[in-house]
Amino acid sequence: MKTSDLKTIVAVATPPGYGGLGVIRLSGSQSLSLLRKLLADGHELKFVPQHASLQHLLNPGTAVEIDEAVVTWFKAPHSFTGEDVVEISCHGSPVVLAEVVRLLTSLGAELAQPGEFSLRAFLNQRLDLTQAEAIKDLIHSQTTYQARLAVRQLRGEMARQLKPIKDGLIELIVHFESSVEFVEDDLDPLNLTLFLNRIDDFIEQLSRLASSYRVGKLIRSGIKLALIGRPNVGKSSLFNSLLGRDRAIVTHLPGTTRDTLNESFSINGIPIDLIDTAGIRETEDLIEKIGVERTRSAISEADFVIAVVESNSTLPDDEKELLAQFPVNLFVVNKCDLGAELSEASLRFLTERAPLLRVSALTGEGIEELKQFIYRQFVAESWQMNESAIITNERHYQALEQTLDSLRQAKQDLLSGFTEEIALANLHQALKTLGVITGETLIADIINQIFSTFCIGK
Ligand SMILES: Nc1nc2c(ncn2[C@@H]2O[C@H](COP(=O)(O)OP(=O)(O)OP(=O)(O)O)[C@@H](O)[C@H]2O)c(=O)[nH]1
Ligand SMILES: [Mg+2]
Repeated sequence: MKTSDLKTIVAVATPPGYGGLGVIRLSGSQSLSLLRKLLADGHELKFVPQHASLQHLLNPGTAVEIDEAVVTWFKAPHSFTGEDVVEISCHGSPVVLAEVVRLLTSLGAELAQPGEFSLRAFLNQRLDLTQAEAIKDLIHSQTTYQARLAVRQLRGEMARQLKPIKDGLIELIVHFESSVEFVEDDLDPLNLTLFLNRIDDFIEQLSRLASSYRVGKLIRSGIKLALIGRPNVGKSSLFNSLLGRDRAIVTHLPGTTRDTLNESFSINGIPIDLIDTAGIRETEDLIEKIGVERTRSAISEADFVIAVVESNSTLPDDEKELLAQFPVNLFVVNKCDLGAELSEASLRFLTERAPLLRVSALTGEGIEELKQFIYRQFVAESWQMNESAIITNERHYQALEQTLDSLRQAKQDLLSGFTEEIALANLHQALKTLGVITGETLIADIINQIFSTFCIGK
């Protein structure tokens, strides 16, 4: 579907609020003529595509000047949407922007729906669906690593990865269809082996891509990491040290932290939601009791639990009892600057349960090693290098899994001697679900639903 019959749309493309600049975007065949109506003698002005010019925007009814703006005309199809696009860079005043949009709509433009500019770009084949999604991801990225992956996807990385598989699948289907057509009996064994090998090949490649979602999901949504332990062991100090700033209150008094405290930081681009908790102990203090309850619920929600202990000579029994209650992923022995070492028995108790690292939240010793340890727990060595093949989008992952299901089914059909038509139907299904990722084989309703999650003006 082309969009040339659609109405010209308008929206403010910059965030709400005051700013140096505020950009209004028009897209559609009327874009330039609408702009002309806001300029004195606008119909006579010459506009050169892709060239910015300084203009005075006027209210056409009253001839009162609204703003001085830089306008750029992008002539179809050489624009973001593939339609005629006009960008008006006003001063970043919400009043001015609202007035310009109001005038443009009164002259016939339609207010854009969320994501409508990107939708038009998709419909005009300026972008595939993964690229449109990448724009949203790029805008919403919270770490530079997320942004880097989004930019790769924006450049069409996903379609590039899938293309050889898709082409291979089409080739296989064509080959298969001709074999089925000309052979009355079953497939000859030679062809059967060839088909099975090809299907295995696709399964292998797509599985590798799908399995990267484990990492991709982390890159997208991050890791929830809780610091727990007895009062005064240095949880808040470690919290501050990991964040690189003094966020939590630290004192020599046990029971300083009363409530859980969340802050974000990142390790090698993976977002971490770090939770400092109230030290766990039996207490009659009401506030502290509630704090300890919150610690327990933070533990149950965390992806990774770090139990902090002090490098005293022995762990007290009640502390051991307490630590044994929780699903600890890593023990961190803090205050190693003090020189004391845990006793053999205490160390054994800990290392039997989880790995152990030594740090000093005070001097920073061991903190970098701690970060890299956490990173390695979630990001396998094999993924650390090959960032071009990381799936970060749940929709892509689901489509890959469905494609894999159909391929496995097709293989099963062939092995169990079902009629070739059934296997062929599954191969067709695999091709279709693969096309869902880039949007080639998606129905309009779902496409609209995806774009409606974008923001207005994008
Ligand atoms: N020498 C030394 N002292 C530390 C270190 N980490 C923390 N401390 C001290 O230990 C005391 C307790 O630190 P906090 O970070 O408040 O301990 P906490 O575990 O958060 O304590 P609660 O909030 O009471 O549960 C403070 O006096 C810190 O300065 C360390 O690595 N070395
Ligand atoms: Mg604390």
